[in-house]
Amino acid sequence: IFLPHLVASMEVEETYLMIKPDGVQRGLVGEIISRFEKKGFKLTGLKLFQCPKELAEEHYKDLQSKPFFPKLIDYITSGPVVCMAWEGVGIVASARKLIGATNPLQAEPGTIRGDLAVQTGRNLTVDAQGMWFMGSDSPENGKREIALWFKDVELCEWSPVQEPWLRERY
Ligand code: IDP
Ligand code: MG
Repeated sequence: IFLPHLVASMEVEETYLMIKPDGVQRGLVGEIISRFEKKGFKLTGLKLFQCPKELAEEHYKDLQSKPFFPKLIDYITSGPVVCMAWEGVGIVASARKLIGATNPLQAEPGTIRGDLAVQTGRNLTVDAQGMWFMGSDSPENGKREIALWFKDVELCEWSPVQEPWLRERY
């Protein structure tokens, strides 16, 4: 069987990532953005945002039936989040690795959650909803999520000068 989420893609993909309210409150915004920047991914959208309840519910609709759903919505709407759109080769699978396991105590050291958080209900920081599951871990899904959180005019198309130093030309 083909498991797309286990294969590092060579395609340029887009993904939505978000720093949750605890990341903002704990002053970790710079630290977290920095990890994706240093890896070589391209930031195409960024804003501090107080998420309305309806949007949080839409974003997490796959988890609606879970017992922790109401708490999750409270958590996400409890203060500003940082919405980010990122682009890069194989970013969907790579971001998942950089973020680490959902439960921070099981997340490897070196990952954002492994280094900076202790509890699933405060797993700090970055969330890339759906990325781990078959059928919703595709670049198309990344685009759809970006559209949920950003207006078109809030996104920038640009070419970082470092690009030739990140990827060789064939
Ligand atoms: P992910 O964020 O690692 O992709 P998901 O399973 O997609 O994990 O869950 C989305 C978010 O829902 C998690 O990041 C976490 O904030 C919350 N969540 C998931 N499972 C639990 C749980 O068992 N208790 C409390 N919160 C949870
Ligand atoms: Mg998820």
